[in-house]
Amino acid sequence: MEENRSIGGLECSWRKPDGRKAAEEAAEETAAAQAGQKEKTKAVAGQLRQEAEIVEENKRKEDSDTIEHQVDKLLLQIVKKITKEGERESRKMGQLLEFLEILILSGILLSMVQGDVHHYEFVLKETNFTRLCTTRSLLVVNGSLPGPEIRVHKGDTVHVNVYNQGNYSVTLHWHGVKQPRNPWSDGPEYITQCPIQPGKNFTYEVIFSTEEGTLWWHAHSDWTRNSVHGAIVVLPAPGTTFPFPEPDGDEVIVFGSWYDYDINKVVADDLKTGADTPTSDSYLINGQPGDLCNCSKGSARRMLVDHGKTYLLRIVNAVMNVDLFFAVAEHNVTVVGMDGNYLKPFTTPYITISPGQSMDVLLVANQSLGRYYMATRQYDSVRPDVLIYDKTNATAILEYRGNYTSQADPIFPSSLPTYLDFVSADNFIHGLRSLASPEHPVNVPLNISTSMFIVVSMNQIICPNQTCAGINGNKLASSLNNISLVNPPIDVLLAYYRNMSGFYTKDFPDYPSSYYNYTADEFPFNVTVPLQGTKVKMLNYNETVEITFQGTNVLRTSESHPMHLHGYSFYVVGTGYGDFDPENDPKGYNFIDPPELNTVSVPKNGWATIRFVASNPGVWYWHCHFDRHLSWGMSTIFIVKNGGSPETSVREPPANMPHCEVSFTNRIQEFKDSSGEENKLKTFD
Ligand SMILES: [Cu+2]
Repeated sequence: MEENRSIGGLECSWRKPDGRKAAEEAAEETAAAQAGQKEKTKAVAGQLRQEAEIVEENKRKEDSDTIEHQVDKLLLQIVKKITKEGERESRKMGQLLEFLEILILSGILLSMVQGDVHHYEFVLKETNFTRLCTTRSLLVVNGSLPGPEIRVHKGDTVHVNVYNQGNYSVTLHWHGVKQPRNPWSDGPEYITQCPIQPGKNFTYEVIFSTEEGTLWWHAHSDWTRNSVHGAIVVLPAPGTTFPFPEPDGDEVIVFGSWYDYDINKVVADDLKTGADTPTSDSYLINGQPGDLCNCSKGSARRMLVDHGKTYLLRIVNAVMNVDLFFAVAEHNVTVVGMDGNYLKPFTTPYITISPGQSMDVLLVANQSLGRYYMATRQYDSVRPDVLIYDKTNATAILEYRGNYTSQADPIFPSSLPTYLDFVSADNFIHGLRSLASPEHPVNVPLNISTSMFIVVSMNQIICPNQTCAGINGNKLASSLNNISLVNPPIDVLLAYYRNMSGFYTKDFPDYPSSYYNYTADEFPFNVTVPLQGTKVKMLNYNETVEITFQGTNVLRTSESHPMHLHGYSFYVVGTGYGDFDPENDPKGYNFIDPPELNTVSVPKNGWATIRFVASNPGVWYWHCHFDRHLSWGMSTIFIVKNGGSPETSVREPPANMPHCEVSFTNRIQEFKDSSGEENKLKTFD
């Protein structure tokens, strides 16, 4: 039986999926065998993780003695010397200060051009995991779910050597990392590269610049990101600090989705028939659904804390298709950062987080010694009459160290909003403000050179005789400005860089082809059927861009859409409900302290306006981070042209870009993919 939608509480609330799951009845018989397998998997995963950590630690040690660090050490010594001797010898101090100034200047210059370089080895492999009552093989990195954490300082560079030992072609994306001039390592399949085939490897060069806080990495091929993802921690640059007191510790919290069956296979079938994609069987916190779910008692991850200390929770929403609420029982949290940018601290009993977003929140362990659930559940913005969704209350445990008699079960957070609590979701999102301090200033472009109005909509592709499995016997689709993106057979970046025609057109429209009442229950038929194509938006270097995203209720399928831009972060200057009013809504724009994000949640039946400066040349993907919408075509591509000098132009491609294993004969006769010649050519616009 479906649970009443308004109730959430001390239950996993997972439901039987529609016939896709193996029979539950068999579960009890196999439980013992599964437990054994689980232990084995845990042990192997632990061992692999340990090995990976040792390799990483050694690399870190190797990398730690760069010039920049030596300058830092020297500076520290000099500062100590001044403090000791300064008062005594004022003349000498003058000389020292002069010397110090030169050193600081060279230190700054160095840190501008060079951070540390780190190396990571990512081995992609099928690995068995048991969750709920099912054992499944998942494609994961280095045997773990979620995958390994990448930890750097602001401005560092990371080389990630990816070995694909699985049986699925994939790419990896470094979500929120701007990768200045380096779209070659950004990752989205058929946008900036072709996938890494099984048995092949590719080294990504991940270039950090202005990001500071928590980000993440994930696969960008079909729905493989479900199991191929992990956190990225960007610490302040050496010699700088957090804009809040240094926390006593930090803890990465990654939310994921669990499916009891091969989700990639099921989605591939659904895309063929036009049917809706399935909902997950549970949500996960750091790879586990937690105590409340079937066959999961005792599996919840634990976070041990000392009373009186402050912890930085680094939270990533890596689930496939839904916004989430998260709360810690009896503890408020203070949100201090989002998507790799700092925020004005605000204290709240819960957070709302969309797929693609990451959040930094402080938690003070100031309650009675005990065990408290940290819990997440879906915020569901679809129609209230749609009852099929994942109702899991995924949990982890916040556990105080010390001697105390522990209650039988940890306390569940009463502050966790229920599934349909639109007001709580909205209140949280409106509390987000940039820090806007001298160290972390806001630079919203005020004079706009390119203005776009992009309608974000669900659609249908008409099937003859209505023989498909989606709405009205047609195929489900989605679009931006009524264009449903089709992937080209080679990546757009290569086609652009080599000036090859026939793979995309430069006519993605700035405005929709027709205006209608976007958020009404009635809608013209023609807006339900999108055009299909690979249309890109061309931008000149340094153009100042404003985009208003307008959600629709076409086919009565309105919901929120987390829109994500690669290669950039942007300021969210306004959001609202209903149809955007170009006369009055801009009057309420925030140019003082708007949040700077890489993923903005366009509210259900509402709009959001963002601004950015197109200062990163390259080919950059813009898409909804609900994978079901992305699979149906809710995406477009921005090409930012070169700025006229090598420093403002896309870098040369690395020598070992994966090749597109497709036949080009129908498209471009003269294209010789096997020779690798395309990687040797250089063109600057
Ligand atoms: Cu969407």
